[in-house]
Amino acid sequence: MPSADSALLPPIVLTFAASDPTGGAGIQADLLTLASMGCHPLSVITALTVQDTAGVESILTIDADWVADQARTLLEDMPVAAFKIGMLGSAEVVSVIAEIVADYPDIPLVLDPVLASGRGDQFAGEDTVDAMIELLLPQTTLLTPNSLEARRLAQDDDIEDDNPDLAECAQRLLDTGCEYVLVTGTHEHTPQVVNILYGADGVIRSDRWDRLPGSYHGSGCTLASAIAANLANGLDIADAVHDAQEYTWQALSAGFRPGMGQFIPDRFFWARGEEAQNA
Ligand code: PXL
Repeated sequence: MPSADSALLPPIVLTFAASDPTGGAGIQADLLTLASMGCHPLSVITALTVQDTAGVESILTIDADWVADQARTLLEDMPVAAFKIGMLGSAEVVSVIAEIVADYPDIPLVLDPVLASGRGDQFAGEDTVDAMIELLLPQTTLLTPNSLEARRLAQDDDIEDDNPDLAECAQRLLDTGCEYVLVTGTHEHTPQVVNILYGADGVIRSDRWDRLPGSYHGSGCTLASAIAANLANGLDIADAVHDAQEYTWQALSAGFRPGMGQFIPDRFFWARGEEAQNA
């Protein structure tokens, strides 16, 4: 029989992100990942995109009041165990989401600072980036920038020829008030991908993964959602981050190429038969 007993509910994760109709990235990636990891996803759409697996053609930002109404309506109805934030589209949307999450300081918040797609499409202007730094980073449990985003967010325009290394970038981001920073290393020219989790006392863990040959669409969304799912399931930060990397690596290595562009991670790799996985 269906149950309304809150002890029997799957953990509920609320994701704020933009629609990617390919199902590779964005809110669709979050929904697939959260469901695959045993959570019930709530989704607040911040923008619509027109895109295929090769690139983004256009973006329509959702009115900030509509974003706020979607979230408030859900939060008044259901208990949320974690927040995950992806592409936001405008400074106004950043600002309303910051106001909403401020009312729920005990809910862990994973922020994937989506500034551009893996293919170089730009998603965030200077005003959106500034609003994220000022309003959202101080409320963030875990920030998950790739190395390019970490450098852009940590850039200090007051320092001449500012060129901080990634550890210094992480320190500056922690100084804005977020609790942990996971810098992912896919874009660095290292033989393996090295992802490093930083906290107030420095490096908490550093994980290395064999580089996969393809170019993937939605790997960052998958990783951040998997971490949010693990936090909602009660894992501590170090285990949540490790287990989510393992899950993401497996989803990527089982990835497929449905169109002419990038590969898409298979977030339900575990549900396919041997045959599908070896094909
Ligand atoms: O992968 C980052 C990302 C997030 N959200 C949306 C996207 C993309 C990349 O293309 O389209 C909607």
